[in-house]
Amino acid sequence: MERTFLAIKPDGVQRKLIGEIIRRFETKGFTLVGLKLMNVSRELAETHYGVHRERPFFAGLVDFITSGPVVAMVWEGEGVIASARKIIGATNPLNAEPGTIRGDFGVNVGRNLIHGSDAPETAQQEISLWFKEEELANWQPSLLSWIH
Ligand code: FUP
Repeated sequence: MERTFLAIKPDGVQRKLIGEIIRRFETKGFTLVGLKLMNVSRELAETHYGVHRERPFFAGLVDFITSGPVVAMVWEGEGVIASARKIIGATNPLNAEPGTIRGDFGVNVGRNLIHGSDAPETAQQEISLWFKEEELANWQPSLLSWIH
């Protein structure tokens, strides 16, 4: 079954949007298999955003993501990687559609509330960067799965 890595960034935590954000993935029908509130080291932030190392916003991005606790999550379900990206919305919240997380709650590209893996390869890399295998729960909400 497909898995993706999602992280509620420090702005989402500080604005008390953890429940609201998790609710959107739960009610869509995806299954939470990993969840932790954590402070992010500079090393982890720099590895996670390594693809942006040469970009002008990189230093500010690392400062921001290490500025306060983050909610790191792994979600499972058919098509969850692409679907979560749709639920999250465009990178710049001003361009994100109403109904998406960024479209509903954000205005600033540097404060866009949540990260979501963009492809199967990055999802796999990010899950193993942020979580140990034993931190992930292997379970199936089998009795209710027909509802979705
Ligand atoms: P996304 O996949 O939508 O999270 O966006 P990117 O991987 O392109 O960018 C990662 C993060 O870099 C964004 F969440 C916010 C930050 N960023 C900026 O601050 N300025 C930019 O112009 C682009 C991205």
